[in-house]
Amino acid sequence: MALARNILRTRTLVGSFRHYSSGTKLLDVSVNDENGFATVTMNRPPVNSLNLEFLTEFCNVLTDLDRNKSRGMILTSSSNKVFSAGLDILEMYKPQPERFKAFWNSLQEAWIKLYGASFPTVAVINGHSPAGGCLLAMSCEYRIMLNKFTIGLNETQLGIVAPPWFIKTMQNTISKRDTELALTTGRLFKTEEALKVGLIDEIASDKAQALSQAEAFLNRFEMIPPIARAYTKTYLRGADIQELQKNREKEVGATLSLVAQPKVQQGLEFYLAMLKNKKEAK
Ligand code: CO8
Repeated sequence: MALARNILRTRTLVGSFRHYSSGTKLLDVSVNDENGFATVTMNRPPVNSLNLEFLTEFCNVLTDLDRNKSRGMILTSSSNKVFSAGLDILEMYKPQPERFKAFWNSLQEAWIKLYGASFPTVAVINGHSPAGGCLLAMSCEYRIMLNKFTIGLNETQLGIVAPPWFIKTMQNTISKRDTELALTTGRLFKTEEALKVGLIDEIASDKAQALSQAEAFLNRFEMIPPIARAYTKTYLRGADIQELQKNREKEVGATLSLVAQPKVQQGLEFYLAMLKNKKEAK
């Protein structure tokens, strides 16, 4: 609610775009007045990792777009290297139970709102998109990716397990067989490989081209009654959303227990150190 108010308060007119910025600027929202499409740009440097504050704000943006009967949303990143590095590993490393519960709850909420959004959604993947980043992209209805990046659910590489609804989302995007092969090995697909397996729908040479391809996708719905579109999407995705809805609290507790296990903590510590070493070696 607070964010929705902030968004409305800070909106300014720039050309034919209305730019919104939320209080903390973790996400930028601009609406094209000519076609009504909203571009939501993730802006949490350096890698758009998903922490409690980011996810809470993301949920508020999605609620606001829904209330305003958005004609379509393009999700992208302000970085030219990373779409999203997935969940903020620091939310899982040495977790404080109350904060972790709020964090996981906000992740569930963000997925429910994005996966079930009544308006059409498209991801412009202009950088690497591992794990939770891949989940965000897959939760959109269409994906356009730039060359030379990677995307996939690599959780097993970290010694953690992608939750069933992450898996379902991938299974609803590519085949069950390809999902199994990708998940058990924690595979990150290069852009061309992702296209081949159907994990993305189109490749673009740069962000401007990707944004224009995204608008072309959203324009496909120009003559489709929104209510018919929304119901059809619910019939396709609703059962998986309900499955999570009925188990939300239980899943929060089970995930905390899993994450808190010493072996998992050791794995995360090792992975964080590896990221640091990689940086120092650059
Ligand atoms: N969380 C927190 N910090 C991160 C993350 C992350 N996911 N990714 C990168 N960082 C940090 C790095 O440690 C580094 O920090 P610092 O500046 O303090 O040294 C900074 O961000 C920049 O990182 P890089 O130097 O690595 O940046 P690059 O541009 O070279 O590379 C990449 C970008 C490719 C995104 C790279 O950072 C990377 O591979 N990151 C890890 C991605 C990853 O494996 N994410 C998985 C997260 S887990 C998840 O999303 C699903 C969990 C499922 C549920 C589990 C329940 C049990």
